[in-house]
Amino acid sequence: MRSLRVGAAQLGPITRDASRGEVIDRLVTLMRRGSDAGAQLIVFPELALTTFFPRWYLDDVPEELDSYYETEMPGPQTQRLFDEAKSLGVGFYLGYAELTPEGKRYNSSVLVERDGSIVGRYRKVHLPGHEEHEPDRPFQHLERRYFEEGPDGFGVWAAFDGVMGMALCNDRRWPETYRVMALQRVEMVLIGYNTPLHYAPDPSQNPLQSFHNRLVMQAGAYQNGTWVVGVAKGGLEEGVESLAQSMIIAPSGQIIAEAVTTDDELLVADCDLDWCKHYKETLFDFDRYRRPEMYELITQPKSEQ
Ligand code: ING
Repeated sequence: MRSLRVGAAQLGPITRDASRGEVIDRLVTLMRRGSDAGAQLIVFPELALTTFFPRWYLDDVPEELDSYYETEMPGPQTQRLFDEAKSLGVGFYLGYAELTPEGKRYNSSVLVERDGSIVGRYRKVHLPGHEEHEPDRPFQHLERRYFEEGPDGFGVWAAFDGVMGMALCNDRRWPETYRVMALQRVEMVLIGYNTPLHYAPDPSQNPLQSFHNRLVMQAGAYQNGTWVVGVAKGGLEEGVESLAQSMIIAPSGQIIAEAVTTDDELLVADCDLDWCKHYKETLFDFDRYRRPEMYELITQPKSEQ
């Protein structure tokens, strides 16, 4: 049995003025606790190094906006996290804001193996929110202003004795996210998220945030015979209440661990990667049952629909 012990490392709020050092101290604390519990892989949230800065219109403070991005991974401040992981012999997934040497800005994540090597990098495909300042909103959601849409698609990586996939936040709401990785035989999808409870375009969804969070990740897991690890940065962050409810979901769609606080919290679970076969080799045997010739509309360019 290929059992992978996973530590879902949920973060509570990160303040606007928090230093990288303060945040990385929290990440190291969670990583050490996970290691003490025997975890081989620690999963952190989306944009785990800073406050969720897309909640503000920052054109008047360009230097503050720039300060939220990493130009290197690992860089001078994050190297400590990589060193700690290597010394503990644990791997990790980390969400962060990426500024490339070419000046491209992405909402990204990296997957780091237990030897400290970066085995994969992902750039968020589905960017929610809006591009321009909308002052009437109680807070902004300017991911579409501060990041470009990821150009690399959804990959998978052989690591941790399995097939690992990565996604970020809004990606988890789109069934295509999981299916594209499942067509590459993914066995565990790692998803960090920052999800405000208030959804300005349709506040009627506010009371459903918790239900929708479970719904999309449980469905993604079950319909693709994969583990899903969803990890929040939650709680009341700079005046915005965000969903916590980090969870570890089995290929059956069952939630086997769920956070009970909106603070820094560690969930640990043993994930049998061979459990995936129970679904991939029966109900969701893609080779036998899928009908891609019936699904062509799904991949048609928007202009042709
Ligand atoms: N956040 C949110 C998400 O998709 C959102 C955007 C907020 C959608 C509230 C719906 C309701 O979880 C990110 N960062 O994608």
